[in-house]
Amino acid sequence: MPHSVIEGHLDAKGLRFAIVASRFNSIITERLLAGALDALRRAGGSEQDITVVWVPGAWEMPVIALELAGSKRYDGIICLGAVIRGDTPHFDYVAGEAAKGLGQAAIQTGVPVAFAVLTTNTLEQAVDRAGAKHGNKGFDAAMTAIETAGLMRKLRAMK
Ligand code: INI
Repeated sequence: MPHSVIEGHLDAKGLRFAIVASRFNSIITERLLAGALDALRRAGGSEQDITVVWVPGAWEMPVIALELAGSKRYDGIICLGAVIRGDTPHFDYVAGEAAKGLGQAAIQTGVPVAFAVLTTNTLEQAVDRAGAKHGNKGFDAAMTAIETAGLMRKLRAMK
């Protein structure tokens, strides 16, 4: 007998997503949002299944993502932010808490949370990842959210 394979597909039809985007460094996050919406639409997602939630900064993301994930209204949460290193250790606290908190939101609720909070040393590095040299990490995060949310549905349907 062949081994069994379980995997998600890049099909967003019927899946509901919340996108959490930060206003801080909006010159970057608006590009990440455009990429994420492009991915969801191209994968067959419909407008009524997409909700965009704006937060002030990456620091505020975990508590909002946790609330959305716990609401049972979404199959996946896509988080878009940009933390750019300055001259003080502030960067490390904001980036570290965002990463840790978003991971916890996923684990505590069982709802996939895609992480596209850029952490870069310079604005140029962020631009490169928001639709320039290194692609668009918002697009990539939405694709992973679609795959993981679909996989989760499949696993739950097997119970
Ligand atoms: N928030 C970001 O999303 N990116 C940053 O680069 C950043 N820096 O550098 O300070 C940032 N700070 C704001 C933070 O997320 C909170 O909104 C603020 O501390 C108020 O709670």
